[in-house]
Amino acid sequence: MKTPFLTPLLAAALALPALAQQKADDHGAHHGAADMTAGEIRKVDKDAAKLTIKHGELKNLDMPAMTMVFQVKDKAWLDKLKAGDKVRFKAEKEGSAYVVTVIEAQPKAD
Ligand SMILES: [Cu+2]
Repeated sequence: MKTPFLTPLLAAALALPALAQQKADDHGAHHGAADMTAGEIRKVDKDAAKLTIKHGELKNLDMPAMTMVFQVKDKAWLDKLKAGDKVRFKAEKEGSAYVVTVIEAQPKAD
C-alpha cells in the first residue's frame, strides 16, 4: 500500500494565518439597552480591583439575578463608583473570573 503524497503546497496553504477579520461596526449594539444588565454596586474593593454587584439576569453568561464579585476591565472605574450606585453593565467570563467590560450609571427613572 502506497503512502499518499502530501504536497508541500497544500500544507503551506493550510498553515496560512487566517486573514484578519474586520469586526463589523457594533456601535449600535454597544448602545443597545438590551444587552446591558441592571445592577447596584454593593462594594468597591480598590485594593483587589473588584466590585460586588447585585445584578439582574446576565443572559450572555446564563446567570440568574444574584449578588456577586466581579473583576473590572478598567480599574479607573473603581474611583468613580461607590456602594449604592445604580448601574447598567456588561460582564464576560475570562477563565474562571467574571469581568465587567462595560459599565455606566443607570439613568434615573422619574
Ligand atoms: Cu452573578
